[in-house]
Amino acid sequence: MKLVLAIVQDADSDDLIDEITKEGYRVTKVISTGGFLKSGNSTIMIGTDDSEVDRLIELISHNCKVREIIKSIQPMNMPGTSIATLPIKVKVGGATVFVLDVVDFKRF
Ligand code: 2BA
Repeated sequence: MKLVLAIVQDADSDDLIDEITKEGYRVTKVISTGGFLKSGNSTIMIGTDDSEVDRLIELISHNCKVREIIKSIQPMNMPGTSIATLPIKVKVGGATVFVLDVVDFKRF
């Protein structure tokens, strides 16, 4: 058994969960925060048979888009200069996916 952890953008999470559950998988969504942008994303957890992992990755890649986000960064403040923020473009997604081996699984 595997645990698929997919970190996706909030904008993609509902459609992705609909697609995944339509195919009979069980899903848990955890609200998460990316360390770089410090903004919200969603971590989708799916426990499934090894043989289903490829199909899940297919569903994730079809439902998660790459987007460009503008992030404001604060350049180093030099004495005698005013502080202004600099906008930078950051490409986010489609998804960051981890596939973990599950040692044991129980549902009561
Ligand atoms: P964030 O950490 O907020 O990163 C958002 C996007 O910023 C990343 O998109 C990447 O394009 C860029 N980025 C991240 N760290 C960077 C850095 N040190 N320098 C320049 N650009 C940087 P994605 O790669 O698509 O990642 C989206 C989210 O997936 C991340 O949000 C984070 O929450 C998660 N993630 C990505 N790689 C991870 C990893 N190795 N372990 C755990 N979480 C990860």
